[in-house]
Amino acid sequence: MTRIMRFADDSGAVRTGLADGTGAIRAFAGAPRVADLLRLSAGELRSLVESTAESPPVFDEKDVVALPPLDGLMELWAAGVTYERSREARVAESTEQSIYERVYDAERPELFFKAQPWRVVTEGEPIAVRDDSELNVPEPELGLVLNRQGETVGYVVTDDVSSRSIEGENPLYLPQAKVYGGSAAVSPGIVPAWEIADASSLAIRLVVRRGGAVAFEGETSTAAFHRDPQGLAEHLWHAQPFPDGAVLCTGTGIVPEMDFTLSGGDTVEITVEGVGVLTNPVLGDQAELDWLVEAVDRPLIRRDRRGAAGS
Ligand code: DO4
Ligand code: MG
Repeated sequence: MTRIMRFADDSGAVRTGLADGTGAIRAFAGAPRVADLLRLSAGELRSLVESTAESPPVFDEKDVVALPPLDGLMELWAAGVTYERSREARVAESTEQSIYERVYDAERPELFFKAQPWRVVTEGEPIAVRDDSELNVPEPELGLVLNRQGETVGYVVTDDVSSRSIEGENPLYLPQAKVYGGSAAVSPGIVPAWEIADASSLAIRLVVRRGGAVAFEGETSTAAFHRDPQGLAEHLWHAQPFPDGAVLCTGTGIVPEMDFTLSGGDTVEITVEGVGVLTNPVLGDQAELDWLVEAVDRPLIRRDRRGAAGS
């Protein structure tokens, strides 16, 4: 499987390249950022990927530090209540049930800002639950990688980690339930859209491990999606331009019952068929992700933060 990677080499220089699944990474000529790749049209990006695939490999995946595939002016956004299970779960948790019922069928979808690129974590890095939240969940979601024109040019695995108790207490608390240190995880490789024959029936699987046992597992499929994914992107682009594109989490179809909460020490594994796997240990306090500030200028410190939490 071909993936567009963003990574740091041994010197700490941040690069982009093409991984082919064998470990080999081919570098894009001219050292573009992901943001530069998303300034291209879908056709131009495809030509660049195909010509780069013919070049000799330059890096090996085991020698580099894979980084989240967002940079520049990209933004991470999310849609909500796009699966029936999500609607049911919000109605169960909220003091304001009818707003979730209404948005499920409304023409205008629920869209919310999730993170700037530097706040996003990737494979093996910790996510977190808020230390002031009682009920927390991972939200496994297919992520659309959208170019400047709003075209879907790739797919990623995303986790919209959320506090159910904070949003449930009052929907106006949504930004606090959704946006905090360690709440946004995106898989490291972008799978080009033309490599996924049919994104409308991909299996999505969630496993939460605790102390060596499975604490929760669930499965859904994008076939249960209640909206047109590209329609979500159109709503987002209607409101404002995105010069470097964006990643849009398309909503969760897996929500545990309310007797389950994600906790520090757990490990979350999300698989989206054909797109990849995203594995993150969980911290019990968002402040433990403050090292992301330091990682802005020193990406290699991310290597030491991997595998530092969870079971
Ligand atoms: O307002 C609720 C957010 C819902 C959400 O994030 C989802 O359905 O994935
Ligand atoms: Mg969500």
